[in-house]
Amino acid sequence: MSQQKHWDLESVENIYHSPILELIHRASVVHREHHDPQEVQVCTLLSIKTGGCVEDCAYCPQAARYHTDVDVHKLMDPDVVIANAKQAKEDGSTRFCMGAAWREVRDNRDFDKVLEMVKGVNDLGMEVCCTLGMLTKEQADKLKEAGLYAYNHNLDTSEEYYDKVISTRQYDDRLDTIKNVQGAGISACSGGIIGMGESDEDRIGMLMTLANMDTQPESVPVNALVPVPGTPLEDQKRVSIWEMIRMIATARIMMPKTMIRLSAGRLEMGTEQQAMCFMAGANSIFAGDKLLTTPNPGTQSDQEMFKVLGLKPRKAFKECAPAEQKG
Ligand code: SAM
Ligand code: DTB
Ligand code: SF4
Repeated sequence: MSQQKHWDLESVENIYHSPILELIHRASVVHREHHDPQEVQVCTLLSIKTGGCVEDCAYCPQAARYHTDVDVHKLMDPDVVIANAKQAKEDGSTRFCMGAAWREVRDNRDFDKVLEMVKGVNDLGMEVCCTLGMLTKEQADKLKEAGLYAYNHNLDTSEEYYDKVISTRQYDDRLDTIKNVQGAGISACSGGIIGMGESDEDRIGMLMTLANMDTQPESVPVNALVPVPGTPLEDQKRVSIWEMIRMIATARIMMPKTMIRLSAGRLEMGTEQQAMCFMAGANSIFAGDKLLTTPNPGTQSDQEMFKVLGLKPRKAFKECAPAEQKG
């Protein structure tokens, strides 16, 4: 990616603040140059270890220190996880993402189980993704060897706003893990959340950090905060659809080849609102009636949406002949 553009603040501000219909149009043009606009990647998420996390992420229902309704659960059995992945594949998903409420990966029997899950899901012919917290280089290498395709590790917000949301780790810790992931040859998935009280400058700052990485993330999830009772952000007002669209469109223009994932927050959006997000360059969603712990539109409602909008689920990268991949 040596010819990748370096983004400066003024150009990004101009894009982000441009009139919304202009912004959507520009993003849509970029989107069509690099992707098939009818294709949407469908990923299924599974929480393989739920709750009881030592971190203090203010948005997260899984942090042990907040009193939320989450059912705490130890690491699932690999056979059960692999059976879940099989079902997801039958429902049309090509990517399976396993999430654990860990601060970081430890070199213990749980990690061995995760490696077994990665191998099992990879053997199903799905793209396997994990989100397990911080990783060392050696752990990233082991995951790669087991067949991991992608690793999700979100920046969540700008460097400046980070300590308003999380105090138990630093922004640089997140950047280091992303480097370890990319260094092991695993594709990086990294994005953030809007609606946590951050400013437009913070949203722009996060997008600049992502887009100016030596290698841009292969996928960028854009989450709308799901305010969960018991968390410090429980009373945050939900973001408007226009803010979601602005974020997606700016990300699309800055990272033309990246998969932009319309992530948490879809339950509150109808088909029309989601259609605007796809116009603005989103080309991936999380499917299934649950994200990690919060509800999400179910498979049937997404299948109906795909039908109405004429969209089709994207094949797994590994099923595609090289000529099928654009750009
Ligand atoms: N523990 C690992 C970590 O923090 O990297 C992996 C799981 S963590 C739950 C994955 C991501 O989910 C977070 O980085 C955050 O972006 C997103 N997330 C968590 N709670 C959320 C909420 N209430 N609303 C929107 N996104 C949320
Ligand atoms: C991401 O950016 N969003 C997903 C996935 N990566 C792991 C998680 C959203 C979680 C929303 C809150 C919950 O369901 O617990
Ligand atoms: Fe733990 Fe991840 Fe939730 Fe933070 S976002 S509290 S690290 S599970």
